[in-house]
Amino acid sequence: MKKGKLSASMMCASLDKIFYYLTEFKESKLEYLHIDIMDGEFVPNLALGTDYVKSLRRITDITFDYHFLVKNPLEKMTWYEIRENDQVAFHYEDNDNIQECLNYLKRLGAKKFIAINPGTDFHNLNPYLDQIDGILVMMVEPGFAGQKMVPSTMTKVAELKKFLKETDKNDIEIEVDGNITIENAEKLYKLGADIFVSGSSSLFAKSELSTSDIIKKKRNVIGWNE
Ligand code: S6P
Ligand code: MG
Repeated sequence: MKKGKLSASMMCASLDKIFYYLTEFKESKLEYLHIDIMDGEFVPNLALGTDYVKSLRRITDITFDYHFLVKNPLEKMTWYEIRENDQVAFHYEDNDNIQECLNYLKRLGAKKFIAINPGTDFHNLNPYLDQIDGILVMMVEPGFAGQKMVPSTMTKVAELKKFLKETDKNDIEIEVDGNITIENAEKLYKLGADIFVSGSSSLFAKSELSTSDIIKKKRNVIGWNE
């Protein structure tokens, strides 16, 4: 089985430790920085504005994994300096411009992901399967870090993986976001998830361990020890 990849949820990184985190991530060759963008409309919260993300871009070259939790992602994606090969997820829900969003990301050469909320059936994405690189499955209601996983989302990941295999779309990656503890990562890896967003319940949790040790521990349960 392919090794799982980690994406550090930057809305959980406290600013006073940002250089420590980035150094540890770089040394561990962490795959992605997860950049949640919230506009207070699609979800009842605000996160990671344009200037913050720009300054972050200046101090690290780790690939960005954008997650737009906004109304009108087609417009708001243009506010950020998305690079070729960055990974970008926008939501299926409340979005009248899915095809246009995909066209925009294609022009930029970014990896195209569509995100779905816990209550959204993944079959809604069937018309787009030929065009996307991945599906971001929300394991909690979107908007806030530090929540408990919605139990039905585990089964959903298993069913999605089975469906992708059966329809010969197994190259579409599954990213899981929300309460991805080490224990949940282990279960989800076995069910077929590929990318694990890591926030307050693992990478940024209070711990005796260093960040690179937490990364090692988490990688051990997502195929790095085989
Ligand atoms: C939530 C957001 C997520 C969180 C992440 C935090 O709407 O999309 O990316 O930042 O879930 O991780 P944790 O471990 O606190 O749930
Ligand atoms: Mg997210």
